[in-house]
Amino acid sequence: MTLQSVLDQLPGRPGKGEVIPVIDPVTEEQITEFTDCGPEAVDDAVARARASFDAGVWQGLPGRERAKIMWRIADLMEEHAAELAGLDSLNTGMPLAQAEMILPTCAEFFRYYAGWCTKLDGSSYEVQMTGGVSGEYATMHTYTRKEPYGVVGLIFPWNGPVFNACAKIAPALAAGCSSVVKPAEETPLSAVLLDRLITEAGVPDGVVNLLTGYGHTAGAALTAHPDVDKIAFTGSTEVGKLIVQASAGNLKKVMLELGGKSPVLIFDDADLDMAIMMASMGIFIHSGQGCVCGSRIFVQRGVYDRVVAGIAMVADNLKLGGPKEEGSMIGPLISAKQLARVLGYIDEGRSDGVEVVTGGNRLDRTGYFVHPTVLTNVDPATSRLYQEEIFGPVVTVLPFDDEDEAVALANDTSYGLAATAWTKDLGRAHRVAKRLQAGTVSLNCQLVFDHNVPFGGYKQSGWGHEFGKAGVEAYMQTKSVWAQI
Ligand code: TXE
Repeated sequence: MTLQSVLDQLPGRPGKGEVIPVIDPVTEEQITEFTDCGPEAVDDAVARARASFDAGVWQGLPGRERAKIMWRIADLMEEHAAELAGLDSLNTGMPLAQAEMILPTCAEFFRYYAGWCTKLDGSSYEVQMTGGVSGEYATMHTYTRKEPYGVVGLIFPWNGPVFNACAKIAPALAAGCSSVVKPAEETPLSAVLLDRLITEAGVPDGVVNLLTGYGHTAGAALTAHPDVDKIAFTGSTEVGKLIVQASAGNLKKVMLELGGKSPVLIFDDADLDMAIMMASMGIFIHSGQGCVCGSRIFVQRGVYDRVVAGIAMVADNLKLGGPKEEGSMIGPLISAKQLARVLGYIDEGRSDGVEVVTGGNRLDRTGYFVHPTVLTNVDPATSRLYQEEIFGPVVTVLPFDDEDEAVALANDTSYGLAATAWTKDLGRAHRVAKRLQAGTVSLNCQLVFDHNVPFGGYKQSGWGHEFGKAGVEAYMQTKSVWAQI
């Protein structure tokens, strides 16, 4: 399959919507363009999804048949791994080796959730209800059924295009939902190929419908659509709030996986070499464009200088470059917009008196590259760059004296996606895990993931859970059935 043949498949309605360029963030040149899907295309996609759901062409299949087709999707993804990874790497600028490394994990979403197709059970209850005046009991047989919501809108961002698509499409398929899938306007390429593979695997027409376009057009129309039953969204907290408002029209259900400002606590008894390396990779990998990136590091005072110097050293030794450049470990930011946003935060910090230990600048070359940046002397009470998600390779490092202060600093944020603690004291590790206000806490490790482990945000980092059993149940509603026997 050639790149051109994928590009030729980009949907949209020529002549009816705005033309959206797809930009290579390494060369800053246009790769291709596509047409924005406006409300009419959204109506069409939702109607196709509804018709397929009502006809039962997918939800009506036995679970084992759905599972077989989902396994085939995973197999096809592996057959086309080079193209899928190549498209993501081209579109995001991430090193090809990283895109290739993550591809098996993406395909595995379909195998993991295929397993759930045959295990979506309800429960049964024996209820004895008090009867009439004579006080006799009526015995009831009561059970719950798990049923797919119906038509779901899946909206996700550009930071891991294939990963984000699989993380939502696979559980929606396992649950029996029909979906309308809207990737980010910056990164529609791999979704087009994935959509083709899903059809090739045998998913019937209308069950998965790809919609490309901007958030404020295609995304907003999908979110407000009266015939969509649920939206599953990954993206900014700001847009998450817009989605909640837009969903109010038909009170559609909403699952949100939003931003983070995740704390990393490094205690003085930690394996410092490991903590320094992992905390550095935990923010600089993928140029900080990950929702769980540990963008606020707190270090116990006795080892503070050593850790700051260590993180700065790692930052200075990471080779930035495009996918085709030898040895590149970190790619660029996704867009000129994100570049301006990240540099804007750093500049504002400079004028507030923040100390730039290293980085703080755009690389002197083509492409949206920002030098991994370490900042200290930040005022938590007033600094926007400390409080808000930057989504770039920028970390603040602050000292703390004891466990109570560390936890208080960590929790002093409106976000609650992830948190990490590095310490050899197991008692302290689990005490801190309990006190940290985050949906995921990692102890003496970072950048951890498994399909079976639920993932979701506390506070303004989200609603609901993805992955694991909770992830498929997110696409199902529970019906209670009462029968008098
Ligand atoms: O995100 P948006 P953007 C954060 C991060 C980043 C900032 C901006 O801080 O710097 O968001 O990134 C669609 N109705 N995260 O602008 O706008 C949009 O088309 C419906 C954190 O890319 O949230 C895209 O498909 N949909 C995050 C998706 O939402 C709308 C990952 C995400 O775009 C819409 C990405 C609307 N009104 C950014 N407006 C994470 N938590 O991983 C936009 N969209």
